[in-house]
Amino acid sequence: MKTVLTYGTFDFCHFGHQSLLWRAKALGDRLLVGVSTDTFAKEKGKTLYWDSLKRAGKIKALPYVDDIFPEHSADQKKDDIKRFDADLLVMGSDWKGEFDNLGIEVKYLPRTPGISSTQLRAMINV
Ligand code: C2G
Repeated sequence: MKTVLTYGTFDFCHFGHQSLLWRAKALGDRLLVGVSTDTFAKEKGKTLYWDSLKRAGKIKALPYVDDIFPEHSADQKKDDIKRFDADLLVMGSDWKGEFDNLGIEVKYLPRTPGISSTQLRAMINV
């Protein structure tokens, strides 16, 4: 069974996120998603609209996501790869090159243009 890993904040769980996730799932048999905790998201400089409970719940509810786990730090990927016996790491192309030395195959999929959590927050003035 081919296990695919990916990570994100997934605020609003918009169609750019969903497109990345279902393309990631299509590359394997099991998709496990690390959802950034509120603390880690803030460390990444994110202004959150949804808290981690809501973000994790939305991701978990997607039919092509097999399970989720908390992402507490950018440095946990190597441990996660071992823990889940992962075969492939998938990230959007905005992360190209960032994860090439983790000892796992990495695919950077084209980022969906025209949508971002930042834009959505601006549209609803939050
Ligand atoms: N994404 C995308 N298209 C968009 C927006 C996001 O393909 N229009 C992808 C990103 O490239 C990323 C995933 O969706 O692979 C999640 O995006 P974010 O929630 O912005 O994730 P980020 O805050 O970049 O966190 O350790 C890795 C980080 O936790 C990734």
